[in-house]
Amino acid sequence: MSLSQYLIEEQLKLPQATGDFTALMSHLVYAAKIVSREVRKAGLLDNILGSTDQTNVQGETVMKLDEYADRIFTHTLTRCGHLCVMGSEEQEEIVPVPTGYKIGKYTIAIDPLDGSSNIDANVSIGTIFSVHLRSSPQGTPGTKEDLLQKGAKQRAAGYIVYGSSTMLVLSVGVGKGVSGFTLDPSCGEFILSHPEMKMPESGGIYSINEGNYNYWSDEVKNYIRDIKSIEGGRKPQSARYIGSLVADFHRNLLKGGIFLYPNDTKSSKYPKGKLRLLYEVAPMALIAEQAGGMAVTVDGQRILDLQPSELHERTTFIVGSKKEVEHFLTFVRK
Ligand code: P6P
Repeated sequence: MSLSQYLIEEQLKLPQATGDFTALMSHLVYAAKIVSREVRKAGLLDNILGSTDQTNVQGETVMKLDEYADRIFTHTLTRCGHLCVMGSEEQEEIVPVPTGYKIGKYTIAIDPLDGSSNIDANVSIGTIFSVHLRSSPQGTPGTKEDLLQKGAKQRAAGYIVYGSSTMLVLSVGVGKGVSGFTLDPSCGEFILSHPEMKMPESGGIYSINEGNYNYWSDEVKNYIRDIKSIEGGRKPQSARYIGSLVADFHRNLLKGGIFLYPNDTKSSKYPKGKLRLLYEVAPMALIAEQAGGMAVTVDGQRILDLQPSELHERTTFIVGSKKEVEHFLTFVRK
């Protein structure tokens, strides 16, 4: 089954469906194919590798492929007639629908190319997206409030991982589960390769940047020490950390495990955590929960219950197999 057929079958299950969501997703998939094509040849074209002399809203050096991906997704989606407003990691302010184009009923928040510091090293990178129904009146220009909605209300969420193959992992909402589609370059279609994805209930992998050890809270330190323990003949968990959220998350989704990005308690670098709630953490949290996993903050709040207040706000992120996250929570929930 192709992704197009899957989306149409999902649409047919909803008597009230108008086809707008299917059309929106089709435009997203088109843009993803274009970005995938450019990522695949990044090493060959010197005009898109390396860094520009600019920094993005995060203060990070913008890699040319970042800019390219942002342009492709922004141009395609704001003109497709099914969005009222868009948010992008690469753009400080909300991105409106250009004058003269139809205003739709959905919003999308996107990280066009996450993990971009790895592009030159040929490490897997990805796109992460989150779709909501607008909350403001139909037909009017979308607002920031249309984007600032709780993750539990997402109409869809997913990511594209540009790895050994290009895969799109998607949940079309709460209760809809997770499906994985692999891009077949020979026909340019995403094919259903991983139906009904389930995160193993436990897993032997933990992913955290141990270089930040001295910034962690005592609770996080105690947890990491515990899962590395060999006392009483225990088997320590394996450390796997790519430094690209999509890649680390995708591996744990398939194999089981836990990913942690806690906050810095002893530095001003990331006092609230590094990852972005709207277009990195909330969509990944929906995927995790819909695949049977869990996603919480470092103090045990459910990610999907968080009310965003700013477009680029950061949060701590603990996500993975249900038993692994529950074990983490015994260290932070007293
Ligand atoms: P650190 C990539 O820059 C990113 O935003 C995520 O993809 C990744 O999980 C995280 O930052 C890595 O951060 O501080 O470990 O390099």
